[in-house]
Amino acid sequence: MNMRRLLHALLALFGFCTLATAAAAEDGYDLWLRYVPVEKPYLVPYRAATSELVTADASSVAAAAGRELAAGLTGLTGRKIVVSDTIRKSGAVLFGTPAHSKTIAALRLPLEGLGRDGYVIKSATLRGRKLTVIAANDDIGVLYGAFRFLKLMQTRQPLTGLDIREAPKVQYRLLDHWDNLDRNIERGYAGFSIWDWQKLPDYKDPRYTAYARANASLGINGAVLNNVSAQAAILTPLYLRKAAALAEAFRPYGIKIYFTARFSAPIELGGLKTADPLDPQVAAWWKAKADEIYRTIPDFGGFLVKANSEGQPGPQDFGRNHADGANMLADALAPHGGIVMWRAFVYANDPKMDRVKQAYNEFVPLDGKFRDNVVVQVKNGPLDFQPREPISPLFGAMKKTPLAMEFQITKEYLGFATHLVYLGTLWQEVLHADTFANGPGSTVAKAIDGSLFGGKPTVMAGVADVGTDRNWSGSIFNQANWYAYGRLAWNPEDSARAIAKDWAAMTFTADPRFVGPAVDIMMRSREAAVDYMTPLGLAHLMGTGHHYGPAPWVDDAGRADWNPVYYHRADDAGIGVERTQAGSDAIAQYAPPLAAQYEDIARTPDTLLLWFHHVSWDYKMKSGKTLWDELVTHYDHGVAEVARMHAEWQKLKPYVDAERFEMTDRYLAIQENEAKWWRDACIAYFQTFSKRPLPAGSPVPEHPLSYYQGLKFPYAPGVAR
Ligand code: GCW
Repeated sequence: MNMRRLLHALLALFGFCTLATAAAAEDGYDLWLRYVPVEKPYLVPYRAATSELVTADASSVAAAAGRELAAGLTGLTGRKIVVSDTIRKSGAVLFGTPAHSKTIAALRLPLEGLGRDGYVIKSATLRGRKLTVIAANDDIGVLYGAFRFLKLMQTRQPLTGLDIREAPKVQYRLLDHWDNLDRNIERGYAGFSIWDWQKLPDYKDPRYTAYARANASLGINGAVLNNVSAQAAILTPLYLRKAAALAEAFRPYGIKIYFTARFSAPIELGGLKTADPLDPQVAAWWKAKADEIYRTIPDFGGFLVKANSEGQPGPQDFGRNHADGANMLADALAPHGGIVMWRAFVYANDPKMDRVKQAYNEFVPLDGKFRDNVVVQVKNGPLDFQPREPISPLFGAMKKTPLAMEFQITKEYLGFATHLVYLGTLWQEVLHADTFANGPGSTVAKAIDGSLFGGKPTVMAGVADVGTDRNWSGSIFNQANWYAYGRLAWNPEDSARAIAKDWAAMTFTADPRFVGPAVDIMMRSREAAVDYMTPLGLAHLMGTGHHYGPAPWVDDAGRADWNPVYYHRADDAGIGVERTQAGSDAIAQYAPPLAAQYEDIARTPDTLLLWFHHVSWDYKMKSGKTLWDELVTHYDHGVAEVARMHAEWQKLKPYVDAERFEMTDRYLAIQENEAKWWRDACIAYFQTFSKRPLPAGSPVPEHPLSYYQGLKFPYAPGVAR
């Protein structure tokens, strides 16, 4: 440890030991952007380093950066900050672009190659005065730099000797809102849509700005406003005017808006007889529609499309393929610089065809057939945002088509609003996974950021967990998933632990006595959920329709591939889906080294065992236990982990304000009950096949199986109505 870091560590200890812990009540509205006064020992150096704000730039984005820095520095140092256009004293924070500031230009900072979004933060000395410079090629980079600078203070980093140079690895960093125009959110667990369509465009809720600001603090630069299961009305003049008002609120924060495009809109809105993408009239309709959109919203981002999936219309309805459909829309947007994100989440009700193979089968033959402004948007796993899945084989297979990553921030399959499940670790697992497409080291992150196959545009999409709840995300810890998603969209190689640390410090307190245990809870939480819901590679065991709670017994859903029994295949012999050559051969869709590993049951990791193999109840696991005993042990462990997380949280009471402490505490109690419910219901059910006793010490389920089977949840949230 060098002297500076040692000094800093000592400062940290001293600072937090003298910290008064009586925190004021907070409701979570401020997210991670809490600019509360820092502790004394930091205050002196922070004040010395930040006495005034200097800028020469007057654009709306630069103004947002100025407002943020002023609010941040005032809040953090407790002092009114002077804003000026010339440097008057040491400690000035100079921010802007070389184009607007001669002083910044003269500093000749290493801005080349940073694009519009990157920034430099540097400690400098000018005419004997010490200052901090936040500079970028474009105002938006300055804004991102401003947030980064404030984060340094929020996480109690030193402000001397700064030499930061950063740029995002992904161009388009988007939130996808599954918001319907009636404000019901499909798979939303944080209230209703924050887009108050009825009052737009005349009334702009201040929340729109707060939303844009929170996103900009993470580098998120786009929002798809409406549900992928789309309503055509968003494309009508009425809604275009409303959406334009949202775009205006977002613009100072560098956020563009996007729509989902309902493929049949030319029929529904245009009165055409067809939506065939190769019909010139249809193409002309979309072209005119794109022109109209850009007249209303000049910086509109583009379209996201769910086609021929779960009942949505698409090019296949007219005998065409996905490329035909995507390219037709791409041509309409291209003159304006817009992009098309065409989803690969497609599957037909074909009981003979393994559902997890279908996206690959439909899209790989189209590789290289898409226009330059099209990306194919792929969910992280081949099924559907389950607590754990292997990576989608498409990431290693589409070498001539840029692929967008789609993550789900809202916890449709991970406990809705109440369960504390930090998804940073899930996403890190996916991004670090090796596709072996170009030999070892061909990670998913590299496939997404374009460094593996060189494709552009590069896109990350996260299905938002934002709603009208005062705390935005349904729970305080769900905010961490919004935060982590944004950080990983900026840099897919970022570390889930580092992100959790920053989030915990910014959201609650930077006191290491809080941050350490809180991060520990977060880092363990996703594996706990996997264990109490779907251990050892199981998937899709949840209740039908609403997806709340366990229902592995369901075998009568509308389609074969909506039934949990289709996904676990439990029988007297064993459990799991045979996806080897002896089964559906889904494994063959992976690159040879990965396929060889998964084909071999002994080399398949326990975490994915039942995803790839139908395994006998007595199969001897790596631990020496039988599969049945191991399965039960995992369920037990999941439940025990949640109890531990809860107990750990209770010890953190002295560091947390009452309101956020209580809410989290009560939610953890719900999670404890529901973890037990998952465990008991699944074990009671699977035991009817295994017919084996529970391992010694493992408690019998609280109720008979019939009790769990009889539970009904008619108004569970998140279901499109
Ligand atoms: O996970 C499933 C959800 C649907 C969703 C679909 C999709 C918007 O249960 O609610 O539809 O995925 O991603 O299109």
